Amino acid sequence: MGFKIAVAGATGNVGREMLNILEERGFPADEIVPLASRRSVGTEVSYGDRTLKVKALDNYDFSDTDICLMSAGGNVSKEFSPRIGRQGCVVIDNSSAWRYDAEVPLIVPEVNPNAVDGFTKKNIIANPNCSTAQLVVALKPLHDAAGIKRVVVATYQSVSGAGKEGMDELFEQTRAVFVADPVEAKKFTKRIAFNVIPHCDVFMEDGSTKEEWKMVAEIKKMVDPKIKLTATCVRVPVFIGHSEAVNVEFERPITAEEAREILREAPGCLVVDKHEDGGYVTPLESAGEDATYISRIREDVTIENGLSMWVVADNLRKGAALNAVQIAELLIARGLITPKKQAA
Ligand code: 11C
Repeated sequence: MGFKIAVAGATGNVGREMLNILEERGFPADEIVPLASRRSVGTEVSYGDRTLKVKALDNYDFSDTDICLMSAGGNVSKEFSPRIGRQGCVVIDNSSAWRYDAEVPLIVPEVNPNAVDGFTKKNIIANPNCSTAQLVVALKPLHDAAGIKRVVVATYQSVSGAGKEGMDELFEQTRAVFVADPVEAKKFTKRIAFNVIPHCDVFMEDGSTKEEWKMVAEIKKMVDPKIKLTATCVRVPVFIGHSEAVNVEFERPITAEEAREILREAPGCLVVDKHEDGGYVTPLESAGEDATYISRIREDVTIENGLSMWVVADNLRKGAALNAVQIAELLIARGLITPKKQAA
């Protein structure tokens, strides 16, 4: 007997990817229920070669559902997740609504799987922000080896991080530029086609953006509260795949070759680091893939125990949908959840 899984936000970029990944990985589900807002009811979504019809989230009864993969935005999650959790259904939430709640584990299975144990307090588990997920997959093994003191990261974030509207805006603006139509910016604050914008999410009081703040808070919660991190998050005209230029200062010496060896063995990491033209991964190649790619690993001689590297991953997969499905797999592997139907 398998699990009953709901996917809330099933018509969005991440929700559709969750359905793909559940099917691709042969997740042990007997029933998959796609959910969304009332205006999407009846919309068809794919689950392998099957087509499923979307149902309404707002009046859905979760009492016989085992896991709800939630990617419906922070406000919807704040409103619905506590009730879903109380109905005995574990919510794995992709928004920032619960990540910083002390009673909600924030999990990347390759990084802090043991932290999942406290999930029953609210029956909610949080998925990190996409820029943090790939970063901690690459940095945790290096932290274990040499102790990270400080990270300086610049992100190059694809428009899919801003949802389908972000992808449509890049496509539409690119077309408009080519045919000399007026270019309209709606989702982003400035033109994104043939441009870069140093602004993701809202501004904070100190002049940073919330996207930058999230990376600081999330690496502390998942890896080590002592790690100092400063980020500059930038939107770039790429459809899928977030890239990061990362500079790390360690407590103890670590060479580039040692880092390469460690990352070659590390779960979720794929090192592609040939010192030749094209011997690195770009976001285009990461799209549709599960790995976090690490390239351009080199020593930074301007600081003691410094390394620089380039980290790329599919933000819709490792940054969101894949990580959520991996958390569900982690619950099953640890025997922390059994199908309600089997228990009945
Ligand atoms: C972006 N990282 O690329 C964001 C999307 O907190 O889950 C995900 C926002 C979040 O715009």
